[in-house]
Amino acid sequence: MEISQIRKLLTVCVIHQHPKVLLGMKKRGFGAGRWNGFGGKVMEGETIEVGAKRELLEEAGVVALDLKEVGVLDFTFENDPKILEVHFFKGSKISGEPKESEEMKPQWFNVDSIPFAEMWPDDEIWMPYLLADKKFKGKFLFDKPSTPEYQSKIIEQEIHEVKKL
Ligand code: 6U4
Repeated sequence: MEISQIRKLLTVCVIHQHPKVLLGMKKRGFGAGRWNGFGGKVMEGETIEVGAKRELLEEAGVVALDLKEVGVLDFTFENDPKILEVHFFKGSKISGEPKESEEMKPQWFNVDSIPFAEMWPDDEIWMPYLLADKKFKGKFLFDKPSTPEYQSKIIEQEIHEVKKL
């Protein structure tokens, strides 16, 4: 029997106002206990960009005014047929002040002190592309999902710059 691969569409949004980036501490659910961009599952009937904007508003309380898609990465885990197709967005202009939600606690970081040790291990790899306005595509295979106590290990990785997504 063929093992079907289930693709799930997700988003991650990073606000970059040089030299600062806005990240959020995930308080619950997948990736809890780690800093990340804001995002989540794309809902049926919405575009990926609309989903990214909605999650940023729900999780950080701000409206993105100039969101641009900058990357797409496929994430898989050993012994799990699910593929997480994560679309990365970058914005610089927002309206409103970031505020804590049930899901995320927002905080500005200097680009020189991004807390990579408390993030998903791939973040250190794609963040330089995002900060430099380079578009990227790639895939990562992890051992298992990150939790507050356990940081996933990268088993395989591939990332490259693209002109167009
Ligand atoms: P709900 O249904 O809201 O409880 P939850 O299980 O918390 O969902 P959700 O929707 O917040 O998950 O989505 C997970 C978030 O984590 C998305 O923004 C994508 C992001 N994410 C997943 N793997 C990641 C990875 N390897 N690196 C990264 N972000 C990742 O930077």
